[in-house]
Amino acid sequence: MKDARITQASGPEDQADLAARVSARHVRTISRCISRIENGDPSVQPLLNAMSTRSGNAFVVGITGVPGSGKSTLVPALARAWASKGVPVAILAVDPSSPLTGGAILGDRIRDTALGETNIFFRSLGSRGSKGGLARALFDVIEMLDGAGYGLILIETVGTGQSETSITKLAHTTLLLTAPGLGDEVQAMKSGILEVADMVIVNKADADQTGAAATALTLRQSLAEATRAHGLKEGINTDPDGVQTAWHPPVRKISALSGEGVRELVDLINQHRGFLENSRKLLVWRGQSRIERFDEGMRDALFRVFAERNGDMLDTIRRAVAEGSLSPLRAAEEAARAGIREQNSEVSTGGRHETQNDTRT
Ligand SMILES: Nc1nc2c(ncn2[C@@H]2O[C@H](COP(=O)(O)OP(=O)(O)OP(=O)(O)O)[C@@H](O)[C@H]2O)c(=O)[nH]1
Ligand SMILES: [Mg+2]
Repeated sequence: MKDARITQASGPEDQADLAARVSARHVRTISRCISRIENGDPSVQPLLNAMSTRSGNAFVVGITGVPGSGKSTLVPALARAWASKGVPVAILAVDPSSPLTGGAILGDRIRDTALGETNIFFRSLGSRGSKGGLARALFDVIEMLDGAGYGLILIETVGTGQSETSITKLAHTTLLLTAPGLGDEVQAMKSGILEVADMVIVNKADADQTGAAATALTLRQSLAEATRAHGLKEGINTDPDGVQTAWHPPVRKISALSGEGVRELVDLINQHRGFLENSRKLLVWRGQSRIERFDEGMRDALFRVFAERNGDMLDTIRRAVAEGSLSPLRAAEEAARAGIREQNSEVSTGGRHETQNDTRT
C-alpha cells in the first residue's frame, strides 16, 4: 500500500518520503524512479531536484566494447572491488546486446555474490525505451544515483552504435574493452571510440596469450596515431614542475574471467580519477554537463510553458506546418517571439503572472 502511494507521490510529504527512500538506497524505489525517468514522467522532477543538491560525489566509469568482449564479466568484478571497500556501486547496462540474456546474465552474476544484495545496484536501460533520449535519461538517472550515495557508477554499453559516444560524455573514465580475435581494433579506429577511450583493455588473455599480446601491440600503435601523442607515456604525464598535464590511454591485458589483472585495472581507474581531480578536469566537466542539462531543461520548460499558455495557437501552427503553408523553423521562431512578446506585455500591463513581482523585488 505504502509503495503505491509513493509511486504516485505528489504532495510535499510524499516527496520528502520518496527522497528519503532513494537516499537510503531502497532498491525497488530507485528502480521505479528510473522507469519514471525513462518514461519522461514529469512528476519525478521534484525528486531529481532534491537529489541534485546532494550529487557531485560519484565517479562514473563507462565500459564499452563489441558484443562478446566480456563487458558483463568485467563489470561485476569491478563492482565487487569497490563494494568490498564499502562503496555502494550502481551498474547501468545500456542496451544489453542480447536482451534475452545480456542484462539477465549480468543481473544473475551479481545476485550470485553475497555483496550484491547490499552494496551493488543493477539496472538495465534501453535506448528505445527512453522517451526524450537516452543521454538525457542517463544524466538524470546518474544524478539521482549520485545523490543517493552511490560512489561508483558503472555503465555497460555496446560499442557499435551511437550509444557509446553519449556514454563518453557522461562517463569520467571511458574504458574500451576488446579481446583477441574479435578484430575490432579497426572498427574501434573507424568509430572514433579509440580517440575518446581513457584506457583500452584487452580481455581474455587467459584463453589466448599470444593473441592478446598482438592485439595490445596493434592497439598501442593505433592509439598513438589516433591521439597523435607519440611522445607521451601511458597514464599520467607531468611537466618539469611536476604538474599533471596529460593522460595518455594505457593498454592493458586482463582476464575478467580468472580475475588476472583486474586489481591492476582498478588501480588504473583510480589513477585516472586522481588525474582528473588533480588537473581539475573533473570539476570543470561536472560544471559543463550540468550546464548542458540546464540548457536542455530550459528548452523543455520554455516549450511546456508556451504550450500551457497557448495550446490553441500551437495547434493552429502545427496544422499549418503539417499542411506545408508554414516552414517549420520559421514557425518555431515566430511562435517563440510571439510567446515572449505576450509575456512582456503581461508584465508591463500588470498582468496576472508572478513575473511582474519577481522582477521588481
Ligand atoms: N576465456 C575467457 N572468456 C571470457 C572472459 N571474459 C568473458 N568471457 C566469455 O566471453 C563471453 C562473452 O562475455 P560477456 O561478458 O557476456 O560479453 P559482453 O561484452 O557483455 O557481451 P554483450 O553483452 O553481448 O555485448 C562469455 O561466454 C564469457 O564467459 C575471459 O576473461 N576469458
Ligand atoms: Mg553484456
